Amino acid sequence: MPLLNRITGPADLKKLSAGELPALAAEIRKFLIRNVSRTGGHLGPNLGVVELTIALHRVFDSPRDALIFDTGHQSYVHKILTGRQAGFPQLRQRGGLSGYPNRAESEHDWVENSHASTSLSWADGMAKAFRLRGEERWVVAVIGDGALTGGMAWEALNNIAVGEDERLVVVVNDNGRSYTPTVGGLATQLSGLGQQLTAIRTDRRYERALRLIKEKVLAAPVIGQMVYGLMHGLKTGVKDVLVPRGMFSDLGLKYVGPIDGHDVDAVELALQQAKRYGGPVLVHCITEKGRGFKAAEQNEQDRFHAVGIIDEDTGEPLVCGGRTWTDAFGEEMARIGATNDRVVAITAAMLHPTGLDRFARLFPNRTFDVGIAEQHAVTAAAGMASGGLHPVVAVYATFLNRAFDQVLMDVGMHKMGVTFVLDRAGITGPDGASHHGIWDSSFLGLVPGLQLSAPRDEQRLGEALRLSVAVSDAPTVIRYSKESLPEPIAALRRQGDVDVLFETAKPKVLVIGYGQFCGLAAEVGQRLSQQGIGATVVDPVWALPVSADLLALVASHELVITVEDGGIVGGLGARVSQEARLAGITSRFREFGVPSAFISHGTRSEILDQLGLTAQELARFATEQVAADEGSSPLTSSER
Ligand SMILES: Cc1ncc(C[n+]2csc(CCOP(=O)(O)OP(=O)(O)O)c2C)c(N)n1
Repeated sequence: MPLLNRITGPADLKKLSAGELPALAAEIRKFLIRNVSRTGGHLGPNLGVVELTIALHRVFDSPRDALIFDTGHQSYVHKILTGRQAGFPQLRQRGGLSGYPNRAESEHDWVENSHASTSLSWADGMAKAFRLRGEERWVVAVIGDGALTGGMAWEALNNIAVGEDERLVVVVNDNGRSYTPTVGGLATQLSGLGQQLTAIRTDRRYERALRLIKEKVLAAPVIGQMVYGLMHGLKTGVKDVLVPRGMFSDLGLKYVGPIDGHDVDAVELALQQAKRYGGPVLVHCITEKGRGFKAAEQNEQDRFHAVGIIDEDTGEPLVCGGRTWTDAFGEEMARIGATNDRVVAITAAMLHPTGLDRFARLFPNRTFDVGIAEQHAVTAAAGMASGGLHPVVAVYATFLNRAFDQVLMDVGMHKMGVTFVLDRAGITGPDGASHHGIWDSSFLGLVPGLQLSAPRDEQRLGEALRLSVAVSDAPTVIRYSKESLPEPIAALRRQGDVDVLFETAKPKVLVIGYGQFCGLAAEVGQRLSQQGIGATVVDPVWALPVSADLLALVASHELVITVEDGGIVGGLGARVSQEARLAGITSRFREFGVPSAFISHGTRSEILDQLGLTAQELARFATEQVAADEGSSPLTSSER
């Protein structure tokens, strides 16, 4: 019987002998490859933490001890070991297992925030709480070298270092990569330590001595394991002589490592050692992203950080989507880069996912990967703008949340010409609540002078980007969806700044569409006209600031419907409604978009249906409103 079938929780794992663990690790890898290749998900990171997670669950007592996974994308092995194997065929699907830790799923999950670099602050807080309440519980945070480039992680380390009696273990899962290799001084330091581990490991005298010690000592009855533990301490001591403990010790943190993160035995011993110490300790494990799946190991771009549906043997993608907004942006950036050498690109550890890789290949000196450091990215962009460049900061919409203050104060208040390109704006789908890009329009609306466009097709994206890089005295923002590019949507005509997409005679209803939803807005107009209701459908082209031309259109319609792929609280529609009210316009408004809620995973279309963001629902609403006004119901049975 496979070992994995016997694991229904950490207690079963503890019953296995050390000799059985490599076989278990191999089974887990097979399980991961088989399942994740069918659902898509974070395959590479999980293949890298198999032994590490086994060791964590054998040394600590989850859920009494809290295991916190930074970002949480590498928590699949933890899920497998905590009784959730059966859920993997539905991973990231509606009602199925979340792709991140999830408190509703298991008592073993504590933190489900999948924005990086928060784990150490969570852990510091929890360890303080347990200490103050007199509870003897451990908190263990697992953080990647990528997440360790985020500022929050360093703010936390600064505090953890002086939390002498906190039962806190920080495990650095160092695979040398975020998506691409991790950048910066920290990465250089870590890789120095890692290389020394390799050097020590490959020193045959050291290996021989270690094997001898292991064989002899473990053979001794009863006390063998204990003595081996001590010897391991010695081994670490030897390494500490050879390896400068560097920056962590300089901070005042106890450092254990570097440890081979694929040697369960070694990781267990290091964790036990950390536990014995009693105060905060950092355990540095060297791992390999994508380990055990050749296609992942050989994938230079991201070691299969996140995959779609792939062939489980070859790793080849089995589902190919159409051309995306990301593709179109990447190509336009490269064209702009060739004619304007003041344009530079900034990414926060997401060069390929944001489409900046093409620009980076052509203009490596003008491309800056700052690590998972959105706040720094934004203020550094302000600095570059003030030095005469025009930075384009490409980031997923949800991650700009991190840098609101920097957008407001450093870019906005200083009137810096910086362009923000927000990919994955709107409902994204399988990554769940934290990954929908539904907050940006609301908070960006607070920044005085900021100009925002949600282009409706590729042509409009290109135009918006070219206009944006020419703005030198204000932040500009372009937001677009994760979806494939829609077919081009031609304007019937232009009214001032506004594109009219559809119109009938005697219009009562104005439908304002933004970005990905312009097509849907046009369909609403058609449905209304089929019901005999006059309608106009427009794309404001630039959503912020709200143009006088748009307000004039609002004033000439009785009912205004806005539809956006973003939050409706303080969103783009709400802004038009407010400006109209302030201008004394009395047209009635209804904003459609994403309500203020944390929306869990599912496909995008499932979520849009659930939110009523369909042409049918919008048309039904408008028809009912008009019918109520006229005191009769023109609804046909098919509309009901
Ligand atoms: C604030 C924030 N920015 C960007 C991301 C996107 N992201 C998810 S995982 C990841 C790389 C993480 O690297 P690391 O912590 O080393 O973990 P690994 O995947 O290598 O195991 C990035 C950039 C994020 N989750 N949060």
